[in-house]
Amino acid sequence: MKIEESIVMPGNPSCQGCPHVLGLKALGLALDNPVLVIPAGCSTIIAGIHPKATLKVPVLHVPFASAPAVAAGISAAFRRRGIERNVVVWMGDGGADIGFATISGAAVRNDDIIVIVSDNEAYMNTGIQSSGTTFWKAKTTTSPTGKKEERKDLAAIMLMHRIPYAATASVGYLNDFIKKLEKAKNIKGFRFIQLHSPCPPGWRFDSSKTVEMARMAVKCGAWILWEFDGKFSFSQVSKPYKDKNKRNSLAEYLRSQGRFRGISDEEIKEIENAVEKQWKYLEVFEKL
Ligand SMILES: Cc1ncc(C[n+]2csc(CCOP(=O)(O)OP(=O)(O)O)c2C)c(N)n1
Ligand code: SF4
Ligand SMILES: [Mg+2]
Repeated sequence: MKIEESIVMPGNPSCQGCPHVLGLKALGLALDNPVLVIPAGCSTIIAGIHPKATLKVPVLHVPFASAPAVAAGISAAFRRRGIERNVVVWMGDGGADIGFATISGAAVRNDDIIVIVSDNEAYMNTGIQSSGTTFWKAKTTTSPTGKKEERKDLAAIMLMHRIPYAATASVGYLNDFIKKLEKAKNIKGFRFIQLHSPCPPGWRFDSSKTVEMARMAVKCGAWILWEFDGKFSFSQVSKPYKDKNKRNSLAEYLRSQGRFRGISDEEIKEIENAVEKQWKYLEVFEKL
């Protein structure tokens, strides 16, 4: 991609290898002139404020709990004026925890917006606190001995709102993400994508390996790519890994990240079982 084609300007304050920047660049390729609504998080800092804003599209910075409600209002105002424009909430997984009430409300009302959760599996901007989507047993500043709680499946929860479009995506497979956005933009109503976004400082891996880490997650079955557009299907890249014998080593994925330092073989086995269960219940959606 040429620099002038990207909605993200160079010189922005993200860390090296930041997954949000990859996701935002892909979003800019898929959607024409979107309006972004961004609640607090690393993306707020990356987007910046005038006169040092770094995104070449209009951005509204809003409090956590309001993002989908604000976006729905903007979308309604555009509709009233006959303007065709994608209104997109771009939020983190922490924002999706704290602001869940308005995400759920907008989904129930089928508000005409796209919500993208760029999920780096923790509240990174405030110092790596554990979120609902933090991976099982990951060490964060609020789970220093490894996360003990369950991991919530946000995209499946959104799917169960019976919205017209829901999907998962990964910064390791940006073509797949772009295709999903291109499909989503032509659907009316509430559309949801959870984008898996490995974060080098938060997960403790080298900043040159963001894409590699995202692909490892998919290839070991830990992150499952799927889409619902009226019918549930596993995405092409993830399909082979339905068969657990075809999956790459989960241990290798975990052990290449500092947040799983010291993890035992038994703990890896437990995670393997949790991952397998995740596949099994998604297969139920596939059969519906
Ligand atoms: C209501 C409210 N609570 C807490 C905060 C502090 N805060 C700012 S960013 C952030 C974490 C955001 O995490 P996430 O949404 O996952 O985005 P990331 O930084 O990981 O990209 C928190 C808790 C806030 N701004 N507003
Ligand atoms: S902490 Fe992670 S998500 Fe936040 S700016 Fe750095 S790389 Fe990006
Ligand atoms: Mg986060």
